[in-house]
Amino acid sequence: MPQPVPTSSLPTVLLTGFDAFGGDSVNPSWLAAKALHDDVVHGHRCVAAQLPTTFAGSEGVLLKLLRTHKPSLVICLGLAGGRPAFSLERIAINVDDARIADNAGAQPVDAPVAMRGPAAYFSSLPIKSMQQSLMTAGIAAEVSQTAGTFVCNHVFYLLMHTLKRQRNRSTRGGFVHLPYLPGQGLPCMPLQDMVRGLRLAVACALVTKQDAVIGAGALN
Ligand code: PCA
Repeated sequence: MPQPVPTSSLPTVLLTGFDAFGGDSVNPSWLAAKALHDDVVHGHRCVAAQLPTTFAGSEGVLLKLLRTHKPSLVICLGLAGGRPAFSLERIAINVDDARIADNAGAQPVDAPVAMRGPAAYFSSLPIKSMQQSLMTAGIAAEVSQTAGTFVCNHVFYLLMHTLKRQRNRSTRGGFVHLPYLPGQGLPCMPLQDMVRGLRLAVACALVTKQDAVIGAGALN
């Protein structure tokens, strides 16, 4: 009888979510990531971890997670209250410009994320294919051209900056914003759909080597 492969030996997918911020008591990004912890998708084990919603603290936690798990895929998640759909972020920019203070009270204005970094990085996730996969499953999804200039963009930029400088450039990564949960604000999406959508997004990213060439208009 073939023995089952222990999941600890599988390549990993790192999923991060943030703690609550800005007066909210929950953050759907963490609840969705956590729900997939230890799940196996296309032969990869999902590892979920929480990042603090702080400019200063998020970097160290993210870098340690990348070193520890050496993931083949990284999807960082955050809440974008007011957006109606999975926001598949296209671009991370080298700017911290906070409208509110982070959870440590820091509120940088017009500061670079990385002093000598380039102006921006593109996501290396197949965002158009992911959008198509989610929409086919009846889950609202859109490609977003801005992850803002708060802690989510900061983490997205640091992720891409770090992956770019790794000797092994095979790790793909990017950022996805989620809407409010029901009861948290409007528009909202049930957690169940977020979890189902995240699983589909992971599966799509793992099997899609070349993103689909689909004009934005065709999907919206
Ligand atoms: N959303 C914030 C930071 C943490 C989160 O979940 C943002 O969009 O920057």
